[in-house]
Amino acid sequence: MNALLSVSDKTGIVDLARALHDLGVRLLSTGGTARLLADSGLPVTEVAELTGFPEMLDGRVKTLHPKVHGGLLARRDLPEHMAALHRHAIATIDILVVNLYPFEATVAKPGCTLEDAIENIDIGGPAMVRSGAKNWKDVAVLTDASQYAQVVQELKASGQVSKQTKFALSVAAFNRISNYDAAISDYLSSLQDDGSRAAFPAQANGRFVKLQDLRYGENPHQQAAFYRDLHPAPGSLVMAQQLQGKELSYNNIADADAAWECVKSFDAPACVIVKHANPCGVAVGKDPLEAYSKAFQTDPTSAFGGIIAFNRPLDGAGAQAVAKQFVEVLMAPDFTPEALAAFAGKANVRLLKIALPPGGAQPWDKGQNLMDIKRVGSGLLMQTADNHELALADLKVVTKKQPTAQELQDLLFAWKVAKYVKSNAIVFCKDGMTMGVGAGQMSRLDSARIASIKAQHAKLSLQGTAVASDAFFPFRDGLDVVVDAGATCVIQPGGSMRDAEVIAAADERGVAMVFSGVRHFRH
Ligand code: 93A
Repeated sequence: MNALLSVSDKTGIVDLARALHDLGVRLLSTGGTARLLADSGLPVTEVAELTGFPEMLDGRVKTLHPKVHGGLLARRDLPEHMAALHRHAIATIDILVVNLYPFEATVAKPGCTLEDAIENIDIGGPAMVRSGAKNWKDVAVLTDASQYAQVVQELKASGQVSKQTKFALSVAAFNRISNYDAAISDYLSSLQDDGSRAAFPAQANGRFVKLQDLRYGENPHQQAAFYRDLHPAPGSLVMAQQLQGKELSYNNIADADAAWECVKSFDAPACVIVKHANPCGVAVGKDPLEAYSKAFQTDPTSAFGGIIAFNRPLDGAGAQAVAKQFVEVLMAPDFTPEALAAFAGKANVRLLKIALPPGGAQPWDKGQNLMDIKRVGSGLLMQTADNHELALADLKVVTKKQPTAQELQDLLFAWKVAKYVKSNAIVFCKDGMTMGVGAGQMSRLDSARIASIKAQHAKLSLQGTAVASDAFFPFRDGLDVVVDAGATCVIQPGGSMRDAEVIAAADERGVAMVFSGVRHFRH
């Protein structure tokens, strides 16, 4: 048996080569890899010796030769193929170990030049991988160090690599070169005239890896599966570890993502309860228990069967409180043993642990670099994530009445929540908790009415509340509804043709209003 080893990332290669050598496999290799193996005391034949051609053009031509590709592509079951190999004195290559020039890592480095990128486009490596992977019945193609152990184990056990493993290796090999080519295409398509990279390349090669098939989609007659980005952001939902509970459903995952993204945006201990992709209770508190108790009060009816997320490890006290309600999914960066014990008897509750770095969510955990993608017909809409964070200094008071310091805090809290509520969004808040959420209506006026009706149902007083509106009030009527309900201060983007009329209405009603200057539509 012959093995050809040609790797840029040399992790584990010496051990693999030694194991192959011990099994009687002859080692063939390229320049740098061959030197490393020889230095480790292993007998190795250089590909240059095999082909009779030196490596040329700074290594650009090393393995692009019939002695290599013939040895990879010849079908062992066809006598004509084997006769051709014999005529040209070509030996079969039965095991191919290749990992490619580090193109992705090179272009990820700040200041990478076009020349650096181009030099890191591997040609001979992918060519060999394609040859071997096409001829998968006869060639085991290893493209990742994580595959070495299994192949060695099979060779030791039976002297060969099983058909099943060879097929799986071939699939992994084609996936690898497909992703590699996509990275090259993405990089080159994103280059602008000045050498900088555009956020939206001329061609978008989305790459996803299947995490699991789902029992069904949004409805039982729809089929569905869950995929993650090829390179997922740490702290995102796809990194979740399910500690217990039934399999996640399509709607569970969508709602869990909404809850997780919202709860991560808070620095203080926070709790978010989501139903049908909208927060129905959000609060901050001194600990998870207080945050949950406040969030639950917003809308106990809707919280039933909700998806609940915390941005702090969930402790026993918080978990015992949550365990009193029917919960579908519970998420936190961690669970104490007492918290786990609170759910030990509730085997159906899905517990998701998603590690956050110490110190809470970093900018990149908050979706800073993520693209927001929406399917439309045979196309995609892509946009940068809505990651705008409002600071106190950004607020512009437009009314005669100034908000108090406490009101300003409530306004900022309400604004943060409104960003995660489907438009039209109207959110009443007080003392770090939502008091009424109006979501997803076609008119802002109806969202305002619904938010105040919900507060009545929950027996919450809206007196002295702060209200956030995700987009401007087109008329004064929406403002009148929230002030009638008890709001004393309002935050909205501003920018309506009738701003003057709405500001005059706020002055007439004696409430404070601030403009954020940004809008947070969410659909
Ligand atoms: O420059 S190449 O595109 N031309 C080739 O013929 C070739 N053959 C193998 N790159 C080529 N390789 C790559 O060299 C392999 O994919 C591997 O990444 C690397 C190993 O080089 P060395 O053994 O010299 O470290």
